[in-house]
Amino acid sequence: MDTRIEIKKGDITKLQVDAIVNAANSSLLGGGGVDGAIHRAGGKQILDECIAIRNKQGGCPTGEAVITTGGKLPAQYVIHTVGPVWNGGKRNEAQLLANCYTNSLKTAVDNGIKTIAFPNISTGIYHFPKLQAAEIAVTTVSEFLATNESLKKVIFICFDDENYRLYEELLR
Ligand code: AR6
Repeated sequence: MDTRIEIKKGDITKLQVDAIVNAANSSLLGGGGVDGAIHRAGGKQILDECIAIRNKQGGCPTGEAVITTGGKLPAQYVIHTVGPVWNGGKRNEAQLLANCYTNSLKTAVDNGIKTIAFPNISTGIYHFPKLQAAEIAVTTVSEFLATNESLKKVIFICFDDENYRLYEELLR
């Protein structure tokens, strides 16, 4: 396992990293879950930047990522990615979730980001099965890091106990 990968339990909005990743929706206008928490803690500047991106490119497709500053957050940037809604697994959900991790990391590298934290994308309101999502997250990030030297730390921050246990087992 890549020694740059860490797992933590808690609230992503409290982390002092270069970038935190948001599990957004394609409107980029905010919502519940981690998205709601990030916009509440980061303040209006994040929403204003999301609206500007939306006006330019019309939202964010599933699996893609966009970047804003972190507003009032301790993190300097927020990378907003849109996870797939779980629909039974035959609608390309696995590939789309992998794309979220890869495209977020590419966006990070393009912006000189060295430390980044991911929430457990799609495993809340979007109902992606947690074990499969964790396997995809760990595999995809590990593969990316294998060909990248600029990233120094990738944190998987788990809000619920079940996800934390799954990541602990996978990374053991
Ligand atoms: N810090 C870290 N993780 C969190 C936090 C937090 N403060 N709050 C929740 N989580 P979800 P999704 C975890 O539902 O499934 C929104 O309305 C949570 O326990 O936030 O990708 C968006 O606007 C779960 O493990 O995102 C979209 O419409 C993980 O974050 C939709 O929800 C993701 O849960 C996206 O659904």
